[in-house]
Formats: sequence, C-alpha cells, structure tokens
Amino acid sequence: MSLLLALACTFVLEDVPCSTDSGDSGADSAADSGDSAADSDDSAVDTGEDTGEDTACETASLAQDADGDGFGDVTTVEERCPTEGWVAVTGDCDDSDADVFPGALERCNGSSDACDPAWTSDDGLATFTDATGSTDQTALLAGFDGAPVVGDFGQGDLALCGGTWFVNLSFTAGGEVRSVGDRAVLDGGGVGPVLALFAGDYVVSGIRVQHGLGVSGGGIVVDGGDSVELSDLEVQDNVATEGGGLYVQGGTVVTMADSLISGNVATASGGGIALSGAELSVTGSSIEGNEAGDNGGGLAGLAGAGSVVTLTASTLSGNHAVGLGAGVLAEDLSLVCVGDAATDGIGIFGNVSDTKRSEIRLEGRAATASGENCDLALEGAGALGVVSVEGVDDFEYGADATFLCDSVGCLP
Ligand SMILES: [Ca+2]
Ligand SMILES: [Ca+2]
Ligand SMILES: [Ca+2]
Repeated sequence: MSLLLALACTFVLEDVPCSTDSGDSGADSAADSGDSAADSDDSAVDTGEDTGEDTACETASLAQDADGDGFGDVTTVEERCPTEGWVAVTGDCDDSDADVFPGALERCNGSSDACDPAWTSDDGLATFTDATGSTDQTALLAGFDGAPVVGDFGQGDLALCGGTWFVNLSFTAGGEVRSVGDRAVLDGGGVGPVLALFAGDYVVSGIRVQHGLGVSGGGIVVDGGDSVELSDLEVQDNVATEGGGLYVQGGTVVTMADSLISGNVATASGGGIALSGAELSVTGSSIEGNEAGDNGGGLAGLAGAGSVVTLTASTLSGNHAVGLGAGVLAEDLSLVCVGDAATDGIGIFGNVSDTKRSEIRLEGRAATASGENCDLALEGAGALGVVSVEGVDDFEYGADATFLCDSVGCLP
C-alpha cells in the first residue's frame, strides 16, 4: 500500500502538493522534506503510518476553458483533477473568444456568439463596440420612416447587419460604420442627414445611405474629420440645399472607392456631391443621375475655400443641372480626371444643363480642371464634351481627352 501511495503522490505532484501530507508527521524522516521524485525511497519509512489523507484528488470529467468564460471545449473533456482552466460545463463554440459562449450577447459579426445551433444569420442586429466592450443597439436604433432615431456616438465601431435602419446618426470622435453580411440600409426617414461625421478618423463601408435630408449634405456629412475612408457605399435619393448625397468641408481628406452616388438632389449646387475646403479622391465609383436646382449636377466645388477632387477610373455621367456645370461646377476647386485609354465611359460625359452646354464649368480665378485619358464624350458620340471657362470660351473634347484648364483657358 505504501508503494501505491508514494506513486500516487508523485503522479499528482503538480496539483496536490505532498507537503499537505498531514498523516506523515512523526514517521517521515528528515529526508522526506523534499518530497521530490527522489522520495521514492520513502516507501519503507512510511510503512503503516500514512492515514490515507494524501490520496490523489477526487477526479471529475472536465473540459478545458482556455478563454476563461466559464464554458469548456467539449472536445477536450477528460477525467482529471480539478484545476484552474478546467470546468465541468461545456458548450463553448469558440474557446479563444471570451465573448462567445452559450447565452452570450449576440453581436452583429456574422457568427453565433451564443453558440446557438439554430443560428443562421445576424440580420437585424446592430452592435456598437468601444473600449468598454460591445453593446446591443438593435432596439435603440429601431426608428421609423418619418421618425428616425437621432443618435450620437463617441469613438467606436458600429456594425449593422441586414435590414433597414431609420436613423440620423452623428459621430464625434472617429470610428467605423459598416455593414456585415447583407447590405444594411440606413434611411434618414426624410427628416435629417443620415450620417454626420465630425473630427477623427473614420471608415464607412458596405452600407446604403438613403432618404436623408439636410442643408449642407443630405446623405453623408463630413465636417472636420481627419481622414475618412468611404468604400462600397450606395448613396441614393437624398436631398439637401448643397451636396444632396455627400457634403465635405472643414479640411477633411476623404477617399471614396467602389461606390455609387445616384439619384440625389441639391436644390442649389452639387446634386451628388458638394465640397468646401476639402479633398476628395474617388476611385472606381459612379456619380450618376443626380440633380442640381442650380449649378453642378454631379459635383460642385464651392467658392470660399479651396478644394481638390481627383476622379480616377470613375464615371460622372447622366447628371442634370438647371444652371451651369451639367457635370461639375468648379469654383474654388482643382479637378483632376484620370481615365483609361482602353476603356470607354471613364470620365465626365453625358451630363445635361438647362442653361449652357458643359460637362465642366470653371467659375472664378481659383478654378482648374485637368484630364488624362478622361472621356468627355463617349467614343463615336456625335457631340463633343465642353469645358466652359467663365468669361473666356468653351473648349471641346472627345474620348480619352487630355487637357489642362484654368481661368485663362484650356490647353491644348
Ligand atoms: Ca471557454
Ligand atoms: Ca468562448
Ligand atoms: Ca453574432
């Protein structure tokens, strides 16, 4: 028996220190103090003295809980001594994420956080995550057409899963607004701007922005942000005085990629987009079918603060202005259009003005426009496209045009 006890003691050495061997007192010699593996010689000394209290722990069927959420990974179950990191309850479907376990808050992230076998999608959920963790916004953001939820967020990440959200949201310290899974629709409810971004860095992706209403910006307003990345957006059917779809001011640098700005209306200038003192780089996007009650059917760079717009591999077409600049009105704006000689329909063409024919209108001394392989008309089109320079002349260009214009005129 003593040999068995000694072996058991050695086996459980890590978990049940043999120093708790209270029964050994009196009989164990001084040589016993170390209780190391070399202790095996103790067997003879211990004979008849152990009381049995130093037997191995009471084992149980336990699973490893690597992330410490209290639920173990069922594939790790084994019969063993109770130890920190091992628990009796299984069911953790991701033992590397402490926010995923049976009964956990279901977040908009494209997987089941509650380890629910019946889970199919997160559609209809909204989750805001900041430094303090994730909170469910689903009920908070449940507005109605004509009565959108007006909400302010600090720094953080708003994830939206599927569905339509009637909201007028403001962010004041940077963050992310994104769609997960099926494209989420943010609808301004015809009441206010859908999304307003102030100060900080932002990433906005995957959402559709519609039915917003504003003065400077109907769909998305960017004012004073440090850097803003817009990608894979659909900005449609918004209305404002200036910048029906998007309005950027306050020195912000905005990049927009793979997006559609369509069907927006400005009662004054910039049917699709208006800028005042901002920089916008557009890549792989379409600005089409927007309307301006005054100038700049697709885009307007407004007077008063210098702006820069670069259109690369993008199309600004089919827009309509009642006044000047069917496609683009450039006041305090430097416009650059970089097209593609190998592809027809990359540039600024097919826009209509009720007042004066022009794809691009330069107004004032600060306006410039340049093009490189920029289509100002489609190949084989009957009419050329016009760059109209205030008080100077109209300059005509076709497909793949290269030009450089300022307040004095255009070259070549
Ligand atoms: Ca766990
Ligand atoms: Ca977990
Ligand atoms: Ca989820």
